[in-house]
Amino acid sequence: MITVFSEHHRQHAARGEWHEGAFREPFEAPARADGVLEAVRQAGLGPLVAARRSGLGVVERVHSAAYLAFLEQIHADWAVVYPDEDAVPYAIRAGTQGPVPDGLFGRLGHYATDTVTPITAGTWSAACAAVDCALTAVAEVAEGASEAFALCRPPGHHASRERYGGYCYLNNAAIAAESWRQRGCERVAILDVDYHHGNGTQSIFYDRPDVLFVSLHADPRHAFPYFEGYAAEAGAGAGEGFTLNLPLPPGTTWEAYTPALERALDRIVAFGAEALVVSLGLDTYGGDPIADFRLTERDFGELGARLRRVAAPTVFVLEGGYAVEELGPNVVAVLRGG
Ligand code: SP5
Ligand code: ZN
Repeated sequence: MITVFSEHHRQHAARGEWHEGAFREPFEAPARADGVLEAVRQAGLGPLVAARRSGLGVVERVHSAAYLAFLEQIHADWAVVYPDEDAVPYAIRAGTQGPVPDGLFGRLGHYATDTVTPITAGTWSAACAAVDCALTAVAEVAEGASEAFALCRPPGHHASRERYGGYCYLNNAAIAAESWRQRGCERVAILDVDYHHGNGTQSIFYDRPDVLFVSLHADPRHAFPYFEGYAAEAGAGAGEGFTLNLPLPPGTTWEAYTPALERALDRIVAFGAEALVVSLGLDTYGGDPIADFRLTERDFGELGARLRRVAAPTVFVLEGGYAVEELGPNVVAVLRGG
């Protein structure tokens, strides 16, 4: 198993996060990716490959030009006024389609979906480096490796065509899937096993039949992102039937998880995926500080083993997982598979 990493992820380090009424250390922190790289290295999982710079070609197929320009520029504009703080909006656009407001807070609130996803001086560089990891992993597999792991940070699956949120700015998994399409794969499947629904990824491919989106996640009635991820969301237009949401209740254990996983894998096999992108969130772990599923390291091994039933070239893309000490071992368990 090849692991693709970048040192640039460390440029994205939020000062903190408002959580349950208090300002605290951010959950999505550089130590996450450093710990995963260390665990992969210690496990002797296979070659470590530094991400290659990829340019914005595929990224521009997934995100709008206006959104990319905003992400690249906003912190510089913000720092003129607030040099020592992370850029965070307070008023958030709902589903409306009005003009992009002028000014820092109008622009931030136009493109954001929440207030826990700060933009720092290094966010753009780190987000681009995460994309580089994903695209390098696709390139490695396209050139003959059977699978690869993209050690992406910041994560991506909550980022849609022109909105950021849930610690995500650029949708690494969607960009990986689009790269497979560009390389001539007719049918690409995305399996999202993060605890949270991958609402950004879903929205990007919602009306398309060429990229199947299948997600196992906490029921949004009880969990972030709250407003998307319901079972009734099944795609639209030509994409009808090419989104499959399998929400699970609070406290879900491996016993309750496996039937849903098998359904997800059945759908992907029936679809005839020529390539698989796994949005690999490990926040389904029992010890995760912001989630309430109860999977164990051993369960992650079993998850990894079952995934291999989709006999397609596979790229694993790191998403969430906030139990920093156990994140690396849990990732290794999935990648090893059993
Ligand atoms: C990529 C990813 O995993 N993003 C997750 C973003 C979740 N952000 C919201 C965190 C709020 C947690 N509050 C949990 C309360 C549980 N009692
Ligand atoms: Zn998550």
